[in-house]
Order: sequence, then C-alpha cells, then structure tokens
Amino acid sequence: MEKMEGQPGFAVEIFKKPLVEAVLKQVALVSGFLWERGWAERNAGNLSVNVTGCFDAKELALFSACPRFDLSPGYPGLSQSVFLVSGTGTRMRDMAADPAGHLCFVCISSQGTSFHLTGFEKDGEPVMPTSELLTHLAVQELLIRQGSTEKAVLHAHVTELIALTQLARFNSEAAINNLLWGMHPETLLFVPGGVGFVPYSLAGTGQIARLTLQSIENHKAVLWEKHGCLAVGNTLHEAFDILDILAKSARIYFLCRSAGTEPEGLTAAQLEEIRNSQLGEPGK
Ligand code: 2HA
Ligand code: ZN
Repeated sequence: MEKMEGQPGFAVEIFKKPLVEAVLKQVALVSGFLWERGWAERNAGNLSVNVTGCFDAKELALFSACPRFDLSPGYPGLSQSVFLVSGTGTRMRDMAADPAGHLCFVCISSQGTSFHLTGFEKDGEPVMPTSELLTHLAVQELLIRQGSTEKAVLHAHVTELIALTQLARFNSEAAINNLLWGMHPETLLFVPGGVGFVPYSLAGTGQIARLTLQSIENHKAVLWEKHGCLAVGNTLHEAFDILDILAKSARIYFLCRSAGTEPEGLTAAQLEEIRNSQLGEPGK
C-alpha cells in the first residue's frame, strides 16, 4: 500500500465541497438511524454514494496523484467515477458523529482496473473502503449501465429481514415477496418490484457481489440469506426508506406469529387494487 503523504490537503478540500457536504449530512443521519434501529451492530453495514457529479474534469484529474489500488475484477463501466464509501471496520454510530472521518473517496481509473483513494486517517491509518467494496462497485456499475438516477447503495443487518430469511419456507423470491407485500399496503406501493433473494454466501466475497448483481437487476433491494440486505436509492434516505418499509412488513408478520396466529395478509383483490392505484413510486 502506498503512503497517503500529501493527500490530507486534497481530502480536506473535497470534503468541504457543498455537494459533498450535503451527502455527508445524509450519511450522518442514515448511519444514526441504522444504529438506533439495531441494524448495525459493531461494524455492521456499509454504504456508497456516487459523487462523480461533484467534480469537474480538472478536479477529477487530481485524484491520479492519490495512492492507487488494483481492482479485480475490473469495472470498465465505472471509468472516472468517484464514490464516497464507508471505511472498513467503521461503526455506524461513529460515522453518525463524524462522517468525513469514517468515509473515503474511491476514484476509479479510466480503464476501471484500479482506483485512487483519498480521505482522512483513522488511528494513524488511512480509511480503507468497506469489505463489501466489490458488491458496491458491481451495483453502482449496474445503475450506470441502466441509466438509473440512483446513486446510493446501502447494506445493513436489518434484524427482522434476516430473521425471515432464517425460515426455509421464505427462501425464494416469490414466497418472500408474497409475504412482505401481504403484511402492509405501503410495501407493494413503494416496493412494487419486490426484493431479490441471494442465497447464503460468505460476506465480502466476489460471489456475494455476483449474486447480488444478478438479483438486484429488477429490484430496489435484495435480501442476503442469514446476513442482511442491500438497497439502492436516489439518495441514502431513499435506500433507507426501502429497508424500513420491508422491515415493517417483517415485524407485522412476527408480531402476529408471536400472538399465536398466522396473519391473514392482504387479499389478492386488495393487492390488485393497490397495483392499479397510481400512488406508488414507479417500479424498476
Ligand atoms: O461492513 O456488514 O457484510 C461489515 C458488513 C459486511
Ligand atoms: Zn454485512
């Protein structure tokens, strides 16, 4: 790893850009929500936001002076894109108090086969990107390929959703979406494309990145079996909202089960009526 010498000045400058500061405010709020909900124990969860639009061509060129790290696989679709990425080992509750101190800028090279890194140091070491960087980059590349306006990717350990994936009967897209949509009208309204289901894979691996990429193509969120979930949004708030709505459905299910009963769920006619209403966000 190359030293971060000479970089703090650049990092200080770009963290102060008004558009970047606006993202930092969102990071602080959303990471605080995750901690308060119990969805981010220890260093659980991570996030990335595409902030390429905050930089002009001259500023983008300055990243090439920052330490460079190889990327495998390459992400040609991310050429010259810049992301704010949560630091590996970072606690969400610490990031809520000091977002800039727990994030780093990742600027992808023109070939997409490496990235330049800048940010502050934490405990004398540079803040390095999350262990789930491969998943974040794969999803961010997909969003660009789809021409999506979505710029935020959020992974969290949403307890209620993890619990659902522990039940084998919900380990399919059809079964889990029927359950989630049936528990509350807003779930179908705001997550009309449903969630994808990613079978258990080791955290931080290329495999979980590949499976997530396949699964999220037609969804705004995916569940990672026995681990957590990941959502995309125009902003971090939007990505959080998706997880929050899904968690509410899961909670209603478990509350009914705790009361000793199987919930009825919305009827097919009720779901159809919601589908035909115009109130929801357009699905993906
Ligand atoms: O960032 O949640 O999946 C820590 C994790 C890994
Ligand atoms: Zn995780």
